[in-house]
Amino acid sequence: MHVHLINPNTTDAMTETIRLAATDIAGPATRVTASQPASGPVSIEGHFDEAISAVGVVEEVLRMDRETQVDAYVVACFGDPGLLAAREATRAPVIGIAEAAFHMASLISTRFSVVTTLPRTVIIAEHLLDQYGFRHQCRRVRAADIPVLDLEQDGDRALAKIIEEGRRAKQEDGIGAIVLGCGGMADLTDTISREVGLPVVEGVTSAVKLAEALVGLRLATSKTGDLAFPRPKPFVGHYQHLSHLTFAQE
Ligand code: 2AL
Repeated sequence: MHVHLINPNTTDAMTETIRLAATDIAGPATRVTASQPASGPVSIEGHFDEAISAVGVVEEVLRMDRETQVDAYVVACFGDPGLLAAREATRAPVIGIAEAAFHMASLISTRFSVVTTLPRTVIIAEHLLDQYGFRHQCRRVRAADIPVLDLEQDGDRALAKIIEEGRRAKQEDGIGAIVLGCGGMADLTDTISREVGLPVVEGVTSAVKLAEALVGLRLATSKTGDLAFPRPKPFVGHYQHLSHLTFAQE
């Protein structure tokens, strides 16, 4: 089984962090690969970054489906940018790390809190909780107040701030579990769980396990309804190359 991770931001080091964490958790029959868009923001910290990176996510799905056989994709940014568009573009299951983490957390706790990066990304996670129907199970979305790239460049300080916020969540929120709110935290799960004393659910690793489950169940993205392949049509200007597309898994 081939699971391909797409890091929607363009930072090599974070793609590698995500790939290693996914490889570590994957079953012996799973081959894990990872890539990132050729163009786009180095980190995703708001609506603007998300809008640009969503195009990169879809382009990575199109490219990978043309080049090789992929059994499932993981969109490895906590805003799940481009998730539904990516599902339209392929038959393979596509799993976002926020939705994966919310599902897993809801299976092991009745209430959880999310610890994400910058305060401005809190609203993005809150919108996703509403969209996916997990608002009731999530007590609070908290920010550790760290820029995304600090996870790569100032890792010890970033880890300390996440642990501090996780301890606050445990004391104040009445929760059973913590969800980590950034793909760049994929390697921190065990340390944070040990330091905070709660189960910690992380999206990249959760998504890999859900991908393995869906492929094992021989379930693929439904091509009936809104997730059908996009209708071929002309695109103009910068996106001319997307005109009259045919899809590899069609
Ligand atoms: C993210 C993430 O997972 N990757 C990234 O660049 N930004 N999300 C976040 N809430 O910080």
